[in-house]
Amino acid sequence: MGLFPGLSYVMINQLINHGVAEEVIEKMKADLQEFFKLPLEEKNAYARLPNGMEGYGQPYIFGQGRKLDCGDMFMLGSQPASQRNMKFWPENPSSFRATLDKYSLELQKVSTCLVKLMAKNLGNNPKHLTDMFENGRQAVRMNYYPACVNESNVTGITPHTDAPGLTLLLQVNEVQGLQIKRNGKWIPITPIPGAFIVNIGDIIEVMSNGEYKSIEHKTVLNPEHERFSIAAFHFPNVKAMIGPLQDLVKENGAVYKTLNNDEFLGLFQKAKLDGKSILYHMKLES
Ligand SMILES: O=C(O)CCC(=O)C(=O)O
Repeated sequence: MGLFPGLSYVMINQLINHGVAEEVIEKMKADLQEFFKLPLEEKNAYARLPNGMEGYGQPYIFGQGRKLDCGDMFMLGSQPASQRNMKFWPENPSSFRATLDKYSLELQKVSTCLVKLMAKNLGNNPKHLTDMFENGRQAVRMNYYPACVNESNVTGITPHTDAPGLTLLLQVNEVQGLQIKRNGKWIPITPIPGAFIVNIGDIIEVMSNGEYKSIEHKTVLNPEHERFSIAAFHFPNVKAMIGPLQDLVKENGAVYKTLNNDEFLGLFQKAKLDGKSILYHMKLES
């Protein structure tokens, strides 16, 4: 089991015994909630730029008959540390930068361990997959959702899959809101204190040639309580080709195209947060 001998899953895709110290998680939860509670002018000092991904802002608006996503989000490139854009990293609360630094590093280790286990499970030489996630990129999105009694026109986050390899999601204040789609039905995920929800992303579905499926999920607003979450997205390094692993296409051929990092990024930016839209564009005709 590598780094984390006790690594284990409980219920639906919730990871416990992951090796991340409780105080690291608790400090991250506290600093994040303190940040979201700052006055708007202060948060806006870190506002997302038009067409930018990083910074503080509101969800992308969809409209056209769809419910509007409602809440605040704060996205930061967190690993590798050398590529951080510190102008988006808040200085209030004063411990925020050090807290996220520690948290992001710990989660990177968990993700690396999971990728290795998944590679073994695919019957693949683990190195083929883990090399691509070596010095991989990590971005963290912190989400705030208000309480809302009437969801007829608004929702939390619209149904989508995550683009990256793996997402490690922390339900910060243990308020229910996340739902995953399984066998065509939406299933609410009850938060387990200290557990990470592991969401397989589109890139792992592509690299595994469809053996692992990315998971469609959404959030709904809780009628009584505000809710916070932190999603840590783990991408391969910039040199990795995003395509099915060679060992996995020998028998039945490739299900997905192979793109380089820039091509994938272009597709990611173009694809709306909409169901499995990235995979739809990457699928090869059969
Ligand atoms: O808030 C959640 O539980 C899910 C967040 C999410 O899906 C995202 O940030 O992409």
